[in-house]
Amino acid sequence: MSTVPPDLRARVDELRRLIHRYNYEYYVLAQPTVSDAEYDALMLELRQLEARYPELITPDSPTQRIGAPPAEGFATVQHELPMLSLSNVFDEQEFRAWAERVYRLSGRRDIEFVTEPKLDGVAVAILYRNGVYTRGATRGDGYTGEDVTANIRTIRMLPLRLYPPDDVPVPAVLEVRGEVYMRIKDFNDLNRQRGEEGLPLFANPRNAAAGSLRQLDPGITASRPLCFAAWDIGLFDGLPAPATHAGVLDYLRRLSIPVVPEYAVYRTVDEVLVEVRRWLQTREQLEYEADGVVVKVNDRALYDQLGVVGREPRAATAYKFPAIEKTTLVRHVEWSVGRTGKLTPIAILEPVSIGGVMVERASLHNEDEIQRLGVMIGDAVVVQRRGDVIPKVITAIPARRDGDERPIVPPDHCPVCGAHVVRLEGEVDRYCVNPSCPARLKAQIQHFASRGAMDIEGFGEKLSDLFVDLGLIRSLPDIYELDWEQIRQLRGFAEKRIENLREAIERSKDRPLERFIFALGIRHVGERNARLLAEHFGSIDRLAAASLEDLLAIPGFGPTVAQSIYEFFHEPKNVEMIERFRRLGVKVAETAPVARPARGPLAGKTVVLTGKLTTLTRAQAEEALRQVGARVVSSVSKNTDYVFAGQDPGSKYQRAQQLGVTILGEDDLLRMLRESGVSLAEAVPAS
Ligand code: I6G
Repeated sequence: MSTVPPDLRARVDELRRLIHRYNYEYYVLAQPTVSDAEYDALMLELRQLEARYPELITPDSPTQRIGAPPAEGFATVQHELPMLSLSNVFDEQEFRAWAERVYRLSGRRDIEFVTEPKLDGVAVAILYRNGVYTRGATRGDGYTGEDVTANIRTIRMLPLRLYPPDDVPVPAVLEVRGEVYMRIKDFNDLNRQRGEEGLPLFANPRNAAAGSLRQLDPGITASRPLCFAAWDIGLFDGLPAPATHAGVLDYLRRLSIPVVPEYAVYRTVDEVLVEVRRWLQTREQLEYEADGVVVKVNDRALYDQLGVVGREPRAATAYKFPAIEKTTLVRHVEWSVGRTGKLTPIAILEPVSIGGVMVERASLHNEDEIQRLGVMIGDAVVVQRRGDVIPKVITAIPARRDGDERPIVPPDHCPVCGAHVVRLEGEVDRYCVNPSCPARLKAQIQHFASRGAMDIEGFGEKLSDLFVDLGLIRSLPDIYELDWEQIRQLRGFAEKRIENLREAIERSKDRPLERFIFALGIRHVGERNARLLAEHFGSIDRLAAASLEDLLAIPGFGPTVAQSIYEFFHEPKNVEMIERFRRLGVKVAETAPVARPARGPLAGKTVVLTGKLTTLTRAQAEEALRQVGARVVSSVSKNTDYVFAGQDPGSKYQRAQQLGVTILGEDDLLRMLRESGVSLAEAVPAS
């Protein structure tokens, strides 16, 4: 065993401190004080010392950012303190109403607010134990996230060890919450590079950040230009935390942790609104994408006292920006074929930068929308982009026509396979009639493999297109019977990639039933309906054997949904397909009963909301009800247990009266939620 000379140990410490400082200056402040060559020389010296004395290597050394081996999948992390979300307001009136509620519930008007830009990225929680970075996790559903420790370690602006100034104490456990995001310029550079390499492009900086963070190989994450900005603390054990939110951000900054830019404290609602308007005016010049301004109560004791509704703290809200709009020209229109065979018109545009992101395609939705807009090929149009939503054409500008414009003619034949296209009576969309249309199959595979469905890592658009074009996949179950020998002969399929793909496909066989049902791509069965079907039937066999009446008995299922599911399971090709999935080892039944909260007055109840609620928004009420095991449905039937009526209830109230369904008020709702264990703060009027 080698003993390290004390002076070398001290030199290693010094090198790490220096590298930490230069990193902060370079990545956070963008004000480097040393040249790249000087920085590289320090890194080299540290690497050499660590190579000579491996016992000096610690996980927080700057040499250890990259190098963790690829993972099999992400472990899950339970957040000790839930990672909540933010409520939204969309205009000044809604913001004033939010602030009024804060004033009313607190009984105070001397309240300070903190504003910050709402960075559009991925929310994460980063844990430091005794000043050393130990874990990074995504927000996930707020209670359980994914362990992305090795990936977050690669973000260079994040210190792996804290070097606090003497007067800044650090708690034994410090959890920093914030956003992993990508600057617009870095996003555009990354996409340019991917385009040159023939790789699919990311739709926006948020997707690029999320896709980069969710890489099983941290080496790939390390090659992506990710940034981090803290917006809060979570766990803070062993020391009193700062008393104000601005104090928290100042504190983190003093630890060299990057925090949200330009946070500011204001004393009145009017002052906050001036700041929001300023952000609105400058948002297009920002170097990062922001989808709003976050406003928080500064006093942390009051913040906590105001409590939580559903999953949203009352003392914070996000003032969302409206979508950005730009004018450009429609060059032509493509019809894309989706997994159900539906044709969607896509306007191919003269490229235009919207909020820094190049937009070249925008959805026109369907023929009725084309009619409504009156848009023609060659027209100037206004295009709108909001965060991660696909850009859309919102108006045509006929005044700018010069006579060369041409009408958009919907195709009679599928642009991909040439089969006939039909528009059914009463439907707005056209469909390709060929069930084996390659475009349909490609879209079905992408859906099947997507994250919310079977989540097959690495099986994206490019791969499904390639495998269909090569005839390796002719129907969905072929995914589980790929000819790996043939794939091995293809360019770009090294042994490691094949191994990863095979493992990802194998892992997907064991997804929960609701994901499998969703993955099948049945019309009108999105994630919510798939979950209801899995809970109700527990196995594909029971679902496939369900009559129309059985399906209609599921709260919220109407005739269109029920008919679509019934037809799907009575199509012999689908029956055969499911049989093949089963033979290939895909899980088609729940092995354990689906967990449902068993206790509380709302568990298992079917409820309807009507009228305006005064203490929570409709979305908050629905979320809270779901949390306690209630089913929220949109129409009243004899199967409804309770109708909760707010102010000015609509026709659902009368229907409940006619059917003799129990009608309760908002106070009852709050009381029952409390009795079910939802933490509604004292500030909410008790019944
Ligand atoms: O300050 C914040 C910025 C962004 C947030 C936040 C956020 O989510 C994307 N979420 C929460 C729950 C809080 N502050 C408290």
